[in-house]
Amino acid sequence: MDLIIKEEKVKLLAEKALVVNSKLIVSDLHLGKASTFRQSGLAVPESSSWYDLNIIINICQKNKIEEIIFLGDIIHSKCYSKTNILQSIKEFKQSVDNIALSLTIGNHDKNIEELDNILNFKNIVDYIDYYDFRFTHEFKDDLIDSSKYMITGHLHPSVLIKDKLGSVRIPCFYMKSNHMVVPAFGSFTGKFTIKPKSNEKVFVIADNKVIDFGR
Ligand SMILES: [Mn+2]
Repeated sequence: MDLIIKEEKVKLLAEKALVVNSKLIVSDLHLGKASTFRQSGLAVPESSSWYDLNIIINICQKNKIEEIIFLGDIIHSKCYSKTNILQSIKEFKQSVDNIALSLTIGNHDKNIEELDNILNFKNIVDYIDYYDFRFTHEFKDDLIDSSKYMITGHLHPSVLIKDKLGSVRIPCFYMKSNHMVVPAFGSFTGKFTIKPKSNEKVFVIADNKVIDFGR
């Protein structure tokens, strides 16, 4: 779904990411989360990190992407280097070698030197300003600049859809007047149910499409 925000073309992707001009915004990958759960004895599949990184590679091949901005919580646990995700991250880096990588630091992004050694980030910062946008992990009052449209993650927004047979939570883009929250990209991440207000918009991801859900 294509939107114009602050006079720039913004593409909401069904892959749960966002493209602003040639920048790809990916939030809340939580790489290694499945491994962390496995270490504590829960039998969850190991492959989700590589699966998610492959989707990013595919998006870059389909769109003219010059920079990927990871919007924080790229990893799940500071012990990520003890899991087997580093090999996946190395292979990912080789596939996107001509693309700049930046990170706006999330609350999970601790101990990221080893990650930086592999990915060679162009920026590791709290926020990135680009035209009239401000990209950052978590919406915080002290980062508000009235001239900037904020694009954030952290919340893992979803809407709860109910029918007679049950209910399901569907990830969404959550659009407020001067702020958009993007869905968590990681396939093995939790979801937070939002309750949008009358002046807010929601775009859900269903059936591999982005659909204007109204509110
Ligand atoms: Mn977070």
